[in-house]
Amino acid sequence: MTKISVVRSVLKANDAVAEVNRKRLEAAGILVLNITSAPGSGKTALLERTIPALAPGLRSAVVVGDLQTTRDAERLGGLAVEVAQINTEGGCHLQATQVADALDTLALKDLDLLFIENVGNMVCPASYDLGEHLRVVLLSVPEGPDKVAKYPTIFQPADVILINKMDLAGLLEFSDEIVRADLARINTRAPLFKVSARTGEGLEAWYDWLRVQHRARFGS
Ligand SMILES: Nc1nc2c(ncn2[C@@H]2O[C@H](COP(=O)(O)OP(=O)(O)OP(=O)(O)O)[C@@H](O)[C@H]2O)c(=O)[nH]1
Ligand SMILES: [Mg+2]
Repeated sequence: MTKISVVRSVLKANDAVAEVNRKRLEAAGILVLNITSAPGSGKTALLERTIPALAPGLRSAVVVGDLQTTRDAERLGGLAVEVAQINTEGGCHLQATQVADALDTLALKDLDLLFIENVGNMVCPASYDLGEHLRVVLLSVPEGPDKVAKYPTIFQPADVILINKMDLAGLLEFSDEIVRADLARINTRAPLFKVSARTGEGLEAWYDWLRVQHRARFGS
């Protein structure tokens, strides 16, 4: 019983900071997306394509969470307006206070979009609101089509779902039928885009979705 109440109060404290982050970013006209997936699904690869494709109309920054290294931040450094790296020192998810600290280092007035690349993990990030407007969840072809049913907590709150590495679908005999059937049970709200961050296949629909989301909140 004590343990449960401790967990609840940690989440409550996190949610309060997340709300402050959201208000701050909203006041600056910045749309915030929290990107989650298993390690290696292609979060950074997707951003490497997306950020230049949306510029200069939409100017992006990235907050990237990693257990140890700065490698993703280095990959994105030349592409985004700004990149802030958070090392979680072993933590399996970002939390709102870490994002708040990262926001202090960014020139918010120069931005339209903030992508938060969460730590690669299919479980922990689900419970932690970071102050985002929208949650993006990636599933990649090599992981197999059963992941929605096995990790529902990450897919349930998703506002958009991308199946990445579609260039490998033939080789791995991947079909999205199981993914769609499992999503029909837990999340019928989120659009599903089939993409390849390697070849660029399917990414125009994702870019259009991002433009529409930004316009819907902040106008043109
Ligand atoms: N074939 C193929 N490979 C891809 C695609 N997207 C990413 N990759 C490769 O998959 C590997 C992992 O991609 P990352 O972008 O680092 O994945 P990530 O989700 O950011 O990984 P973590 O930050 O460690 O969780 C890299 O070798 C990428 O080149 C894709 O669409 N097709
Ligand atoms: Mg990455």
